[in-house]
Amino acid sequence: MKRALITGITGQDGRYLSEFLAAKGYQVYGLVHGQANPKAALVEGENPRLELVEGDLRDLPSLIAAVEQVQPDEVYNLGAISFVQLSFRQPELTAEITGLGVLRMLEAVRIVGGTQNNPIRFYQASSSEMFGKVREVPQTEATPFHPRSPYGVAKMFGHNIAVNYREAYGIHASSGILFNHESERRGHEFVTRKITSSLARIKLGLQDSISLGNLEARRDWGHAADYVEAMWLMLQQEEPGDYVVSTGETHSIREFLDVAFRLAGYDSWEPYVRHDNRFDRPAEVDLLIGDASKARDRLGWSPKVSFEELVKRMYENDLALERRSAAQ
Ligand code: NAP
Ligand code: F7E
Repeated sequence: MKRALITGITGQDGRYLSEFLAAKGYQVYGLVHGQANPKAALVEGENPRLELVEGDLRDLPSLIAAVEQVQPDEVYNLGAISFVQLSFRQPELTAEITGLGVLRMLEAVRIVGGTQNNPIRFYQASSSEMFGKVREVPQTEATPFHPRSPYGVAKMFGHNIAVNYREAYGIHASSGILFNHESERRGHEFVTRKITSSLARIKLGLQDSISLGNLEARRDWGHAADYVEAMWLMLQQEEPGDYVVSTGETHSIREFLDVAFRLAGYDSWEPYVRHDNRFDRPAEVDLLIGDASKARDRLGWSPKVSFEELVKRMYENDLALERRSAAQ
């Protein structure tokens, strides 16, 4: 039975990946940080094949101990401060966890190593935020990086250090340059979930309006369940490498609002949306659209959930959740 260690197990992608790997017959271990982390019980309840281990991406000894204890075949490094807006307010913490955390996890893998015949394989959760002020459209693995936030800068360090450990120590380290992926499990701080959960509350008469920042930004949005499959496929390749993972479509926040409000039965979202400059960013990423040809050709990967289906699933899930909590 293969063994996988996932950092960021309590996050959106960690939850989908642990289910995906368990269904493939893996024994799955998830790294949780903090004292009595409140999300630990939730993820343990969701996946009976998941075992939790303690560790923090700020603490190398704890990562070495976790890798030694688990003896994984594969390590998926998903742990991060992942909210771009927060990274402007807490840039040092973001650099520490999202950036240096990758170096520490790679060191733990290098030090513990695995067996000679079966060295540990490593996945790094890189991000389209590294493209930032994009140098070409669409973005590929060859597009130069120009990050626009402390988060993007930290991810660029993480990406480059994974390449360096691959070249310097021969570690089977691959990075997925994943474009935005959302789901029914997306954190409420991200714009998609903020819209679908607020819209569900508006529909039920529990809220009057949504306050948002920049509506013109365009993103290449897919579903997280599709994207975790690409992570796994990268680690099944003979050779490690870096892959863009995206849908190849781009939509503005306005278009997301159009689809969501239409699905909820409204003619227009404009009466319900307010601009609040607290949600504007000091530097914005205006346009992201990925070309995932390499992932398609080498991994046989393609996304299954369309933009419209993504919005529908998120809205319907939030409507059901809000109905349930209103009935209690
Ligand atoms: P998420 O929901 O924000 O999850 C982040 C995870 O990191 C959480 O489990 C969190 O644990 C953990 N974490 C935070 N600080 C930690 C620390 N000091 N030590 C150990 N773990 C820590 O993010 P996601 O959307 O699942 O994304 C997964 C990864 O992919 C992240 O690295 C993200 O930056 C990257 N990524 C995401 C997207 C996307 O669109 N979703 C796109 C590209 C790349 P607690 O919740 O318990 O604090
Ligand atoms: O913002 C605009 C905002 O926070 C999307 C992370 O998973 O994907 C994610 O980063 C856009 C931005 O995601 C609000 O200015 C307008 O242009 O949902 P978001 P993100 O910044 O694209 C990348 C690939 C990652 O790697 C990250 O980890 O929406 N926007 N109004 C708003 N955004 C938020 N959050 N809230 C608003 O009120």
